[in-house]
Amino acid sequence: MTDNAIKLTNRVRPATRRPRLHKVILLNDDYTPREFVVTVLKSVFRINADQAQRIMVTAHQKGTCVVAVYTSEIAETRANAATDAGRQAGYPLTFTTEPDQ
Ligand code: TYC
Repeated sequence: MTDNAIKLTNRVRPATRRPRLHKVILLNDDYTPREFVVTVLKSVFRINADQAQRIMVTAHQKGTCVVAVYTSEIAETRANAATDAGRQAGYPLTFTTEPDQ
């Protein structure tokens, strides 16, 4: 391999590597009002009212629901922001993250 080939490899590889993706998961609880969950979903995850309602109902009925998949940093930032919004309003609303696959 020539020097040139080594440099090219070093430069190209990071750009083609896939980012690690994490799921944001909404957990059900018995206290947070449904409407509040929908409001947080819309504002933090920028999803429309229909989708937010569907995600909330799925978590309510099944216990959890995947909200979205992002790179790990964005997933954690949004899960924390959404959980904090619940805490500030006095609710136990919780969002977690986990690696996608
Ligand atoms: N279970 C809540 C209620 O009945 C509503 C709710 C839905 C809370 C989904 C959290 O992730 C959740 N008020």
